Amino acid sequence: MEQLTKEQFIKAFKAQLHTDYLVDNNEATAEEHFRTLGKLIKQYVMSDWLRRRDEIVKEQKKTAYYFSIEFLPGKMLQTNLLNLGIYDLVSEALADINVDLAVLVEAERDMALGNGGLGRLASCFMDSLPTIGAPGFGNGIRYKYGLFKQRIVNGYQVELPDAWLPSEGSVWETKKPHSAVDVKIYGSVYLAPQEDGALKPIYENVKTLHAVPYDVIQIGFNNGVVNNLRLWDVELPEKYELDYQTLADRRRVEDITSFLYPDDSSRDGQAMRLIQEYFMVSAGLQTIVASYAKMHLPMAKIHEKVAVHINDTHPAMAVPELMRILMDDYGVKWDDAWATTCKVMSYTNHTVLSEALEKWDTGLFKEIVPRIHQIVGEIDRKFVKEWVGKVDTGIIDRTRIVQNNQIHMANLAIIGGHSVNGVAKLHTELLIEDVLKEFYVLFPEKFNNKTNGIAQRRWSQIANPGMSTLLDDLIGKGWRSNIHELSKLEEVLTRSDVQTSFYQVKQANKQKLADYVKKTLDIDLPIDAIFDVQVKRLHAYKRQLLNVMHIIKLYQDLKADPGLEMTPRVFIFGAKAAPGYHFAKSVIKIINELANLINYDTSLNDKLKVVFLENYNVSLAELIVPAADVSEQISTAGKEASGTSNMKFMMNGALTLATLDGANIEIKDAVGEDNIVIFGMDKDAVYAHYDKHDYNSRAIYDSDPTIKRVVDAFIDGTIPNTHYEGHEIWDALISYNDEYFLLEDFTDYAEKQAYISALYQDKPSWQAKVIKNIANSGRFSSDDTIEGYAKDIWGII
Ligand code: Z16
Repeated sequence: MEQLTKEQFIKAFKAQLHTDYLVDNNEATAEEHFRTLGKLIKQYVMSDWLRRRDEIVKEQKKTAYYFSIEFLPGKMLQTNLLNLGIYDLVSEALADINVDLAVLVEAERDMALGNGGLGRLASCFMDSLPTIGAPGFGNGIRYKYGLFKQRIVNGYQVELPDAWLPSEGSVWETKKPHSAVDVKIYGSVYLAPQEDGALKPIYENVKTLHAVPYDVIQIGFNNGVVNNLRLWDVELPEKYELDYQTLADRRRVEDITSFLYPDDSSRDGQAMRLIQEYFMVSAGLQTIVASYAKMHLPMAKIHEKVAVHINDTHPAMAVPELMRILMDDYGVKWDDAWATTCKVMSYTNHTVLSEALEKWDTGLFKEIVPRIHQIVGEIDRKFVKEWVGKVDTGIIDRTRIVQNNQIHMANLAIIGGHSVNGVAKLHTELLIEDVLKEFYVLFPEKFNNKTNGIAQRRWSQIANPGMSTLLDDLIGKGWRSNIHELSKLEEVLTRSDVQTSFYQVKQANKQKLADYVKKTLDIDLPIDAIFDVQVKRLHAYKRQLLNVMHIIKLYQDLKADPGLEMTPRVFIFGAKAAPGYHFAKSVIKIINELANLINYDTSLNDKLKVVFLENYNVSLAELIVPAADVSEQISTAGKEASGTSNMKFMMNGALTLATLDGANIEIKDAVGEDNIVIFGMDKDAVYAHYDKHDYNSRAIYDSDPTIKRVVDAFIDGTIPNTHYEGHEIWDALISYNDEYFLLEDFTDYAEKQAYISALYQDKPSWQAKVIKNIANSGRFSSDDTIEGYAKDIWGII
């Protein structure tokens, strides 16, 4: 790539604006400026992109394909500028011609083709793969509507469509019509015996879809590597237009890529979702096998050049689809196809919640993907045959793919691959000991752990420029390319000038967030208060309600004694609820009404504030995370597979208040137990309740007056306008025995919160802990995580 000068850039920028929009620089809108800059960036990396592609083809490098139904990149302008090493140059050049880069950054739409942690992790990996120079590409769906936009109306969540895609398309993508492939669904298949004894599938009445790829550039950090995220869109195939005669027929096809399903942890088997999954898997794999075929190597050895990763169960049809392509399109025999398929495929499990492990009704499956249904039946039959007599039949009954007319996608991904990984140490242990223990009996060698990580450049350099400048001054700039150099902070963490500097950066970030809150909600936040943050999807197991119970307690304490000495607190929430998740929506309503009650009660003297920020997304996270003093990671132990916001907060100098769950445990190991605040039951204590069936929330409620007072606040009229929701919550906690053990953990939680309040008064201690956290956050870099995948699972580096 050529070295760019400011003058060249300005000239190119003005010329491009003129060509595309026929405007001069000073008349252009922010949107036009943004698109022009995006286009220039794409042109700037084009030679690297093409070179990279040729290199991989010429050198026949083994390549990994990360199949994921979700990607959640957020905005990409700043990351791209930073990774290209032209951030300052462009920012200064634009300033010279009176254009503010910050305004352009605002103009970019958030690309939210994901629900939460899983999609965001996929995007962190898309940043890290080119950064470590690994040939790894994404494969997903180009949804026209991303995750819904959340508005709060009268305290309730309202969902609006997220029309993120401009009519001209995203600036970061390139449409590749010549790489389109056909995907067949519905119809029926029978196997016609051939002269040589082989069986040839004959399709009847199928619907053919045209899959068109859009390639999104993924730029490595400072290394000239550009990879590719391939997102598939559906179009009507001209050749088969007679199959789609009515407008309704056409619309049904267009609907396939029209929106992302908004549930993060449960699925109720909609046909359209199954079609989305097959569409993406089939289009991706057809292309991959076709490019392998161009190498003229034996088809039965495709695993030597190709790795396919199944991110959660959603792309698990990759296993039978690769079998289909190898056998039906390339004439490979079953045994050879199976052997290579198992070596190509690997699977990450992201949850222990059984409702999130997909199961498809066999009837629906057979109707939509008849050939895949046949192949899955055969894989299942052969699996049973292989293990009969070797292990207990109960094990086979519970690990086979087809059970009670349902197809178990996790079982398919495990049986049809060579690797199964969890996303944090505890999570992988739970898979082995509990959730997947019978698979561990059959295939112990497949199991491994890959603790999640985060794209540290986005979550430090981009989201927190104030802290970044401070770090440059204290430890030099080396940390910007080698995040492990953050550990140099260990030497200065007790220096009072250093502590003051970190404090000042934090206060400035809090002010920025307070300004946003003032502008959007017209609430004044005192920045000398502790900013206590819980941002993540709304789910019962994540226990936003435990946080709420503690706020109620503080409110009651203050009402009882207005003179009470208390470190002021601002509780900040951000959370989307799945549209059909009734309980979660009730919690949102409760938080908003509680916020109204507290924020306008002058008798509390600004000691307590509660804000619910609507439409939590990646961009908002970039504003919130650097402003947090306390990071709430309070899931019931054993339930949160990993969590990743916990890592982002730590890197930005928040103290973690946590249960021993997911990656919280590894954060504790990294910083030491004095530098994190742990409370509540651990996983063994939780499991002991499961085993003994001895949990009794009503007994706790009856015997603990504080808890009783807090829980009763949901139904005694304390919180206005929540008659219905309050009873729903009270019932969940008491009548239905508090599935997530909030009552048992409450007392310890409240005590640790009190400890945090006291600690915050002791600035030197607090700041030393803050700096200790930043110093040890390097180990949660997704560059390192992906290196583990690339070496141990995919064998590509
Ligand atoms: C998701 O975001 C996660 C799991 C899952 O099965 C489905 C979705 Cl959409 C999350 C986990 O809940 C979280 O603990 C983890 O950190 C994240 O995936 C990335 O692994």
